Amino acid sequence: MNKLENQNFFDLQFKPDVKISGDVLLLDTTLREGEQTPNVFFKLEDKIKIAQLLDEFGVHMIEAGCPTVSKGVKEAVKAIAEQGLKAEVLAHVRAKEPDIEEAVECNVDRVAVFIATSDIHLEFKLKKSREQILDMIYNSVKYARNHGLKVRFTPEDATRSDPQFLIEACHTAYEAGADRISIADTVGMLTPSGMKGFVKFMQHHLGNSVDIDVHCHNDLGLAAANALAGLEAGANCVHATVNGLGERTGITGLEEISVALTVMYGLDLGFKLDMLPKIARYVERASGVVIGQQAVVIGDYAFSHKAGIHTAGVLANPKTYEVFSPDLVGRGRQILVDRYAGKKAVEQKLKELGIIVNDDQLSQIVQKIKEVADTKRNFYDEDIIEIAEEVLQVSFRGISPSKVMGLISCKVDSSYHTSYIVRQMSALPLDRVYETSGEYEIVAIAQAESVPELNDLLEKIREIDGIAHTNTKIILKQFETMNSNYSHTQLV
Ligand code: HCA
Ligand code: CU
Repeated sequence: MNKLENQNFFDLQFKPDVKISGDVLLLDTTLREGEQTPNVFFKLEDKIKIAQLLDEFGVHMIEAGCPTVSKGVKEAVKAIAEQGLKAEVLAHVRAKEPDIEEAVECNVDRVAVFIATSDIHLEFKLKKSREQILDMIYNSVKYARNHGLKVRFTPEDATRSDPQFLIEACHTAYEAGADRISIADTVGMLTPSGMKGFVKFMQHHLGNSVDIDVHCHNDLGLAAANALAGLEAGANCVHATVNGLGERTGITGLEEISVALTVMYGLDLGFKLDMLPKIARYVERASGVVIGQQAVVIGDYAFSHKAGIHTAGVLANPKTYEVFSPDLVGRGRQILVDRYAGKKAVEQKLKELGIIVNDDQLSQIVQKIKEVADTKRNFYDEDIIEIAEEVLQVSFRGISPSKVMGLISCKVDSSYHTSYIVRQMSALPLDRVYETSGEYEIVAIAQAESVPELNDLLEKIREIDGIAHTNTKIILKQFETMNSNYSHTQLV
């Protein structure tokens, strides 16, 4: 049974009645949109590595950058285009011929030509008429097609554009040779139902021959929901960035969208989901944007369970409090212990720490944990060990002997009686001497002030007639057990 079949989470709940086509494509724009995150600068080596990781993960398209931004960005776009990746590599360009010229020089597969179509952008930013915009779209798309490039057209700020003009702009791009249109929710203003209506409207006016991308900004935390709604309505490509990077609050995260498509919609898009933590951590380091502890899929807390009721449920069946299993994304779950913990969680924790208790001891430990954890925020494994030691009256942490202790195993020559040798050893300053079964017939415990002194003692043992061979282990740490009823050495 493969991992996906094993999930079956909706057995317990409901199945979404809306399907998303299994042909859906995932475009990653960490290197373009993601580098537009405040304070983010990816080095060339990092960009290449990120592109390689994304390719291995299985994204279908990689938007590698906007070559006109700088020489360094152009160099990176070219280097990525020349990696021989499975994914289609794109350059993001303004609707200007010189921009496309630069993309051509980078050997990319496709250009994403963008220009704003909303009146507010036309008036205040571009200072151009609608006619001028349509000309720019037609000329730039045509130019790219004439240079052998595939073209996606992005009406920037599409969701705030006059619908009539938006359709006109998209038609113009289509006529000039664009085969994809990206619905850019540039300021993150849509809701999921708004996005659905938007996609349907576009399809109604543009027909089925144009493929639709959804590019959703997260200004109101709706980027992933809007993206899914767009796909449900028939868009067939979704834009994402690792860790949801991007301008302001970023866009749809690669981790959330890839897992949602798999788990919620039951699609097997061939993504290596267990690479997500590695990719996320790599981008975290390279970008300097720290992953939040509660970030979905990749945050530290994503699979941690705390309250007693939750942990008892999870220990009985993880599906009680997990929408998908952490091993789907190469992670493990954590059962936390603090004042919220119940017996099941504490028992599990103790087991993990190698401490086995009976029911009565467990109850006492749980009670003590609640008392101690009521007084402080951070409650560590060390605290649990300390409480268990107190309840069980043992030491789990071990103490380094104040003297040098040795465990000396002796092999006896077959022509000698073992007890004859033991009697001679008893005359030496050893702590204990045992006759044993197995490879060595005698084991002695010795202690000395120093290693040379222990060595002298060993020499004396070896001088005894009939000792064929010795094997000595230095004791590093000594532990008490529940049955320790004597102490053969003084521990300080
Ligand atoms: C931007 C442009 C863009 C383009 C999206 C796309 C947007 O604001 O820098 O090409 O699909 O959000 O409008 O990222
Ligand atoms: Cu954007």
